[in-house]
Formats: sequence, C-alpha cells, structure tokens
Amino acid sequence: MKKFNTIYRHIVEAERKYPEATGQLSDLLADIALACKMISLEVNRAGLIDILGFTGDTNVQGEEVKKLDVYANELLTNMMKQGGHICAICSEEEENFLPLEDKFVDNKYVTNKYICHFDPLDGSSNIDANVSIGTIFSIYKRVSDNGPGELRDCLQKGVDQVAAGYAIYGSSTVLVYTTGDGVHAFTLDPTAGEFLLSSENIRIPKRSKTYSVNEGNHNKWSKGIKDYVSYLKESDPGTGRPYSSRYIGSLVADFHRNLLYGGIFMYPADKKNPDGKLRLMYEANPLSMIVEQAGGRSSNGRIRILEIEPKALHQRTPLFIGSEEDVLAVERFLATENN
Ligand code: P6P
Repeated sequence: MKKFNTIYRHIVEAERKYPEATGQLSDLLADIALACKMISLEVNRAGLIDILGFTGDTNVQGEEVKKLDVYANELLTNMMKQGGHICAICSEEEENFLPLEDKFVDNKYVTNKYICHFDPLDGSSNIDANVSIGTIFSIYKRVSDNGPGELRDCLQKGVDQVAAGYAIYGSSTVLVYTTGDGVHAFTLDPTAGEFLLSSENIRIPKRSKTYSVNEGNHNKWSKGIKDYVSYLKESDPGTGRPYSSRYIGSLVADFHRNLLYGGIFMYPADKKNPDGKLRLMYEANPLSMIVEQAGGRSSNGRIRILEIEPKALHQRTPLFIGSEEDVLAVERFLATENN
C-alpha cells in the first residue's frame, strides 16, 4: 500500500527540513496546486461546451466562456496576486512580466520573496482532440531587495530555480514537482478533490528505447540530428536499437511518458527555427530541473539548459531532454557533425 499523503502535507513536510523556511514557498506551491485542480475541472468540461448549450462566448447562465488557455492564465495570475509571496509574474500568454507590490500584513512590511514563470496551458491546440495538455511552472527567489519585481528577477539561469513542476491533464490529472529534493508525483482524486501522492523520488532510466521528435522537420535538421535519428533506427540488439518513436506533440505529455519509462525528447534548432521552438524560461528550464533531479540530462545540444544565461522572457532554445545516456549520445553526434 502506498504511503497515503496529500500534496499539501508533502510540501509542509519538505519545508520542515529547513528551519529557516518562512512558509512562503509552501504557500505558493499550495496555491499553484489549487489552480491546477481548478484548471483540470475546466479542461475536463471543455468537451461539453457545445453539448451544454454554451454559445462559445457565454454559457446558459450568461457567464462568459473563456478559451481555456485564457482561463488558465487569468486563474494562475489572480492566484499569484492574491496569494502574495510573488513580486513578478511571467506568463507565456503575456508579452511582459507583471510586477507586484510588496504588502503590509498586520502593519508589518512583508517583502514578496519569489518570482514565477508559467506556461498556463501548453499544447492547448490539442484540446479538441482530447490529447493530454499541461501547465508548467518555474519558481525563483528574487534577486532585488524589495518592492515591485524587476526584469533581473525574471531573467535568472535555470540552475537558480528553487522549485519547478507541471500538471498534466490526461486520463487523470497528475501534478509533478521538485524543490531540489527529488521529484514527486501526485494524482488528483476528483471525489476527494485532493492531489494524492502516487510516486515519490521518481528516477528516469539511464538509457531508453524511445525517442520523441517531429520527423516532419527532418529536411530542416542539421546533419548531426539526421545522423542520430538514423542511428536510432538501425538494428543493434546490444544497444536496444531500433528505438520506438513516440511523439504526441504536447510537450508535457511527451516529457511525462519519458520521465516514467525513459526516453529522449528532442526539439532541435532547424532552418525554420534557428533557436528551436520551445521556450527557455517556462518550458525548458522547469522540465530540465525536474529531469536532472530524476537523474536525467537536458541540454541545448552543447551546454546544460540550466546554465543558459537568459536574455529575454520568451527566448527559445533547442531542447534535448530525458535519459542521460541518450542525451549524451545525441550531443556526441552534434559535436562531430561538422567534422
Ligand atoms: P510541433 C505545442 O504546441 C508545443 O508548444 C509543445 O507542447 C509541443 O512539444 C510542440 O509545440 C510541438 O511542436 O512543431 O512538433 O507541432
């Protein structure tokens, strides 16, 4: 029988290991978990919009029906604003970051200690096909002293994250997070309305037999990527080749499967996307913290994702993430591609 635990209790138990903790991070993670629970409810109802007589912009009660990614963005933003602890919010849906004022609590000036990046609903174009989608979040401590957050608070290297996680809205809703002390997964029990611990200290297999990439981009890839993918398709039982190809086209779904079973996910740079397609701050960095905490590896093909010095909130990066030995292998192909 698994240890029965809720995400809230797990977060507090983790906080108790750090006597100096103020509880702000625990509150923040609990707020994010609540937001993901609410987003899950809406995602699961989305298919009923037409059936329940929603007109597409207002429902039978005349309430405005929002596109799910707009709903998720507004919910997470309001949750951060009201929950406190955040001095700047950075969303995939917003061009600029939203600075938040510090506050007075019981006449005491309280500095909001953290900043948060999030992709409120990644893969939302897949909703109508009932494909799993997700929310991704990344949390840092502010570097400025106090007052509204500044750009320098938002542009920190991934290695400085204090927490990262994602929720995947699929056959069930699962929330996966790390605060640097292992990777833990919680499955939403819709009847209890609680995220219950389902996997603790997840470890990704060192080598896999699965690769995830959009092969439709083949002709735009560099020689190294073409050679690596061809290598994976060769028959060599000693190295588990040929690998199986698994590509959902929803980052959180592809990542989550690879985290549990092993695998390498690749979104390389190509002629159309010279910096790759995926975003550093709210896709690559949080998933890279998680995969490294689970014993995996993540790079842009040359350097560790978590070491990339950010220059802009929405900057893109090539991404190779998953089982350590598989990511090392593609790095070797890229290192020799110009030889
Ligand atoms: P492509 C979804 O639109 C997304 O941002 C990620 O979730 C996914 O991994 C990627 O794009 C898929 O991109 O070009 O293969 O359709």
